[in-house]
Amino acid sequence: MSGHRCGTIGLAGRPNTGTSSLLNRLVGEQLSIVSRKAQTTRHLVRGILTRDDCQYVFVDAPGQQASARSTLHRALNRRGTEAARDADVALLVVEVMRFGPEDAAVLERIPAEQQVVVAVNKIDRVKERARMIPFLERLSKLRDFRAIVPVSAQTGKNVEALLKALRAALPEAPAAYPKDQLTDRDERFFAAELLREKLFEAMGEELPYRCEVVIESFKEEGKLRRIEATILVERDSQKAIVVGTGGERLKRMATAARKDMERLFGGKVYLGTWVKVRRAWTDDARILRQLGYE
Ligand SMILES: Nc1nc2c(ncn2[C@@H]2O[C@H](COP(=O)(O)OP(=O)(O)OP(=O)(O)O)[C@@H](O)[C@H]2O)c(=O)[nH]1
Ligand SMILES: [Mg+2]
Repeated sequence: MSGHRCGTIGLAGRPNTGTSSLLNRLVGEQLSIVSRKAQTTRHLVRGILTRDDCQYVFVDAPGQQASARSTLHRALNRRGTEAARDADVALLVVEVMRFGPEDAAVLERIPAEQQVVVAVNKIDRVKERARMIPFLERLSKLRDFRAIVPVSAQTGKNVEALLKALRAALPEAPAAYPKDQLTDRDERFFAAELLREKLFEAMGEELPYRCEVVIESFKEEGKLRRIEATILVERDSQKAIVVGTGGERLKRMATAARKDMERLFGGKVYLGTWVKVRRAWTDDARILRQLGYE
């Protein structure tokens, strides 16, 4: 088709700006897990949106954290701007009225020659639109951005305008993926992520960063998906918290994760969960490599 565009859009931002929420809103599906805690995202997830005149390939990435506490966090930071560097266009996500040193550090890691579109997210929080103007002006002086678009991932406001600005920055090319393909990740990946999302929601401030989910087996038996998952923690005390009194907390998280999997996969799921202690896995290069972080 003449004038058809297609390309990759690498998302970047400091933790919690809403990059994953925005990816989900842009593709219309809950592909990337979301939580109130920083660095929820650990893996590069592609979300594909196919329109008649354009195929958008979004790549979500972990938020860039200034204080990298463990080998895991440093690996996540490295991965954080990878997507934005390698893509046809970088989509920098910032929070409206909040642009600090952590945001500036993310922008600095995006090469000067890369095209950058800025999404100013969470505008639903600002009642008076006029208050945003000085903030947007200040942003526009930082670099020669392709566009600065105020949006709300939560309400969907202005997301069409953002898509238009992104399309203008993409190269003319035919679609790279079949039009019904939504992501490059398989069900096994989403099974692990959905359970990890529940851990992030249910746990206190520190513990989610000590947890990882490993899918031990994933079998399709007719219409049933039989999934066995292990939750790795670093200490016995953490295991006790994840399991909860009488196994109550683990059961609740597993049920919530199973329901999300059933919705995403469109079929029944059996989910078995175990909790295992792997001392200091967040600093263990061998385990991190096995989990795909190095
Ligand atoms: N009010 C409001 N909240 C939002 C919006 N977008 C995201 N949030 C909230 O911001 C928090 C962080 O969202 P995420 O999408 O996980 O942010 P992220 O940038 O992917 O964060 P990490 O993966 O942890 O780096 C969540 O509590 C979201 O519900 C928005 O447009 N408006
Ligand atoms: Mg995220």
